[in-house]
Formats: sequence, structure tokens, C-alpha cells
Amino acid sequence: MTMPSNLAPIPELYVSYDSAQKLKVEASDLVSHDLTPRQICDLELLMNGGFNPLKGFLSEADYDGVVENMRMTDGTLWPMPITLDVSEDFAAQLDVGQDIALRDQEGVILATMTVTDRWEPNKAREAEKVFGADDDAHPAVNYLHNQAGKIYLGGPITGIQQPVHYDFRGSRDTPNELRAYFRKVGWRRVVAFQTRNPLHRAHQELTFRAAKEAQANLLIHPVVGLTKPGDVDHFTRVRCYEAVLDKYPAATTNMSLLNLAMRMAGPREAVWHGLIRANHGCTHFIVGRDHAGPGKNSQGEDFYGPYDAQELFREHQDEMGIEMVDFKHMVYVQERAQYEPNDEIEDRDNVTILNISGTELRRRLSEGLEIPEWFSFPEVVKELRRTKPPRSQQGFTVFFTGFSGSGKSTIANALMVKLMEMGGRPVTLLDGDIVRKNLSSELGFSKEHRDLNIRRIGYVASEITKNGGIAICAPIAPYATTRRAVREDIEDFGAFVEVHVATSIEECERRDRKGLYKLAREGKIKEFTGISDPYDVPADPELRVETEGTEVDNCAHQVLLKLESMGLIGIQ
Ligand code: PPS
Repeated sequence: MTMPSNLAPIPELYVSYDSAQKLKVEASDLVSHDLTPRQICDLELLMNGGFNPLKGFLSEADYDGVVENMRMTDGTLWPMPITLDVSEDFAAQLDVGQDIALRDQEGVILATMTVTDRWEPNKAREAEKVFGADDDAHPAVNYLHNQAGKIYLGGPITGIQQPVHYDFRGSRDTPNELRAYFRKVGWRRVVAFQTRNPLHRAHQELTFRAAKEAQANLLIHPVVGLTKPGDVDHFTRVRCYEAVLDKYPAATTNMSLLNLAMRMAGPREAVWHGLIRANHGCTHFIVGRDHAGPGKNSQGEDFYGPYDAQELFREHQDEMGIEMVDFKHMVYVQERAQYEPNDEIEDRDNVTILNISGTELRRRLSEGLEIPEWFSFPEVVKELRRTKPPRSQQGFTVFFTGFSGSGKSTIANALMVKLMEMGGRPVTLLDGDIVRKNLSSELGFSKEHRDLNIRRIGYVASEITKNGGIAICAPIAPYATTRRAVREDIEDFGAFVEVHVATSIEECERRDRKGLYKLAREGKIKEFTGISDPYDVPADPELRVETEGTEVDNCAHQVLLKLESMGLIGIQ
């Protein structure tokens, strides 16, 4: 009997163990690129065949084809640009044809790459074509414009070793390991369920139904690489999955973790996910409502229609080697005490339909409110509560921004004292001037140095927030993109409360407490914010305080009221 094609081994990019040892020594002389966390995820799936048939980071011609019409130059379907972005300075030192070493963040060489292509991509076009809009509200577009390097390198990879993971090692499988497992247990038909969220009862019902419909075994295949900023961290999620796994029939269900860096690209992402699962030996793939959706755009509208992903998948599935099991939105019907697809409920006027959205669940968790049994499993809720105690017990950051002399430091100091008076959590003040004396003493006021300064403040604040404290930051922080990056770092661990101290530049100059505006006007201080350097007014801060005609004590109190309304401090 011949082996079904989904179970035969697929090509990997690794060299043999002996060659790898030799190559590792030789590669230590090569110019090295330190991979970013996202690039490490991409490299792992390139090397282990998860991105088969890709043989490396895309060449310029393949990139163009993938961006334009989801096809490589040889016609192969591939919806997502897998590119190696680097800085201009790094790219400038390379010659085409040169080999480079690719290292992880500790400096371990994971692979070498022969640079066949080097180009400056049109990022606006990539954003439009791949993600549907050149709008920074999309996490991948934001990454593209504000984190990714300016230049792309392309070329084939020679794999030396897998990235090292110390967590959940037993649950991570390469495509060939999963194929071997399916062969061993005799699974011919396997339906994969992709997820970046904890599993609740609706998911369980959906996966049960999918397995039944496809007459297949079930692979719960959660992403543990990079997901959407603000998601539940993967450590917590995996503990939740493990708890839920007991509720599935062991003989026909398994779970494996996928180190994928998601892009939240909706329809294209669904096709990409399908191809990756086909590489992992699966025959069927579940696509639900709003698959890999990025949330709202800057106009407050959805980037994609709720079933766009299913449509694009359906268009291409014949050539993908994997079949879609599509699902509509599942809701709970109270009278029948079960989940049903929303669009199949015929007697909807006579029954009670219940649903808790992701946003509502986060609200209930953060406020310590009840999460009903019909919605989730007690084990999952317990795990989520353990990681995310109610907001009033979590750490948070108050981030003041405004011109020099706007009153940031004074309000921040008053706020600190008020919070210390309340007690309960340690409070740290990272004032602009203090930080510049200690943490950033070598920095000036160029854009680059200001960014570095704010990123350092953000890093310290995120550590404080993670550990349950209150960080109060009071730098000028003139650039919106840097403030957003800091927000994203912190919101992984707790609330980020941006307070715009909206004193006008005229008033700051009139006050001129430190005499700096005078010097700036005379040209004795260069790049002075508001005079000779820009300030991006926060578009949507949690709070804007006007200081002109308002006492400091009152300004600080406005912040306290805001914190209270956000559930961050208890009513005293
Ligand atoms: S930034 O842009 O956020 O990194 O600035 P920050 O760290 O808050 O430092 C601002 C303080 O440095 C003094 N100073 C200047 N500010 C703006 N532009 C220029 N060129 C400059 N040179 C020195 C100024 O006293 C700021 O303090 P505050 O407390 O804001 O008045």
C-alpha cells in the first residue's frame, strides 16, 4: 500500500548533523544578522518545512508575485511575503552572492543564507495588496512601517539547527514529526484547528462538529509564536489548552504547538494557514468567522468582511492539498442548552441566544466579574484569572506627554504622592529630567536619541507594570509612533494610560521656567521641541488635561478619577 501524500516526509532545509557542526564553525567568520523574534519564527518554519515549498527568504521577483497575485514566479500559490528585512547600514555592507550567518537573540547561529537579492520594497504597496489597506491600525502594517528594516534580503537558507525553546518542548512538533505521529497512530484524515485564543465551550463545540463533518481526527494547533498585540500570552493559553484537552476523546484528538508569527491578514492569512497545515500532514482545516482578523481600521471599520477568508480559501483549495471546513458564528441557545451556528437557528424569535464577545470577556476578567459556565470551563477561567487578576490588582503605567514646561513633572509628582498615600502597590516615577540624568545620560535630542530614550523608559515601565507596580512616566515623548510602540510593550502586562498635558507652546514659552525657550529662540539650544523640533499631538489619549487656569492638585485629581473609572484603583 502506498503512503498517502499527506503522511510522506516533506523536505526540510537542514543539513545533516555532521555538516551542521562543520558549517557552524565556518559560519562564525561570516557577516551576521541578528534575527528579530518574528524572523526567528519565520526561519523555523522555513527550515522545518512548515513553509514548504519555500527554500529561503523570498527573492525580489517572488516577492513581487506574492504581493501582486499570491503567486511565486513558477506559479506556485503563496499568499504571504516571507522576507528578511534589515537596516540600510547592514544591507550596504553586503555584496549580492555573499553568504551571511543568521543568529538568534543569544547569538547562536541557526542558519546561513546566500544573499541573491537585495532591494528596497514599496511598503505602501505591500500594505495595500497583502493587508488590504495602508493603515497603521493594522498590526502587520504597523510592523512593516515602524519596525521592519528598510531593505529586504532574499536567498536560499541552509539550516544548521532549530531555534531553541525551553517551554512546552514535548508539545512542539515539526511537520515531519506530526506526519510521523499520524502514520504511527493510523490517522489518515486530520482536521486542524488554528487558534490564538484560549478555548471556550463554543470552540469545543465547533471543533467537535468539524471533526464529525470531515469524519476526521482533530488536531488542535495553536499558535505560540507571535499573535496579535494584547492577546493572552501563550504560557497561559497552553495551560488552558491542556486543561480542555481532557474533555476531548483522547484517541481522536491531539494538540501540537506551532511557532508561527501571525500577521493578522484575514483572507490571505487563512490560505497561508491552510498551506502550513497541509505541510503538517493535515487534510482539513477549520476556517471560522473573521479568521485571523486584525480588528478595526483607523476609521473604526473592519478591515475584512467576516467571511472573506472563507471565500478566498474556497477559491484556492483545489490546489492547496487541504480542504476547508467552514463555520459560521456559534452562539449559545439557552432553551436547548447547546451551541448552534447562528445562521441555522430557525426559531430565533422564540429562543434566547447568548454570546460573550472577546471584548466582553476581557472586561469581565479585568473587573473580576462572573464568567458563566455555559461560556467557558471552570479550569480555563481559573487559569485566566490566575494570570490576569482584576485590574485593581494589576500593575499599570501612566504616561504623561507634553511640551517642556507644560507641567508634566509637577502633575506626575502630585499623582505619585496621592497614589502612595492610597498604598497597595509600589509607585515609581520616571520623570524626563531624572531619566536623562541616570538611564539616558549619554543621549542628546536627535530623533534617534529621543526614540531610544522613550523606548528605555517604556522598557522599565513595562517591567514595573509586569511585576504589579505603578510606573509614572513624564517625558516629552514627542513622536506618536514611539508612544504607540511603548503602549504595545506595556499593554502586554497591564493598562497604559496616556495623559496629554495640553499646555500650549505659547504658554510654556511664556512660563519658561528653566529659561530654555529663550535659549532655543536664540538658537543656542538646537532641536527644541515645539520651537525647532516637532511634537505630534496625541490623537486619542486616555486623558487630556488643560493646565492653563487649573491647579496642579486638580490636574492630578483628574488623573486619579480616570484611573478609578478604568478600574485601576479602588474607590477610597
Ligand atoms: S524626549 O524628547 O522625550 O526624549 O525629552 P525628555 O527626555 O523628556 O527631556 C526633555 C527635557 O530636556 C530638556 N531639554 C530639551 N527638551 C526638548 N528639546 C530639547 N532640544 C531639549 N534640550 C534640553 C528640557 O528641560 C526637558 O525637560 P522638561 O521637564 O520636559 O521641561
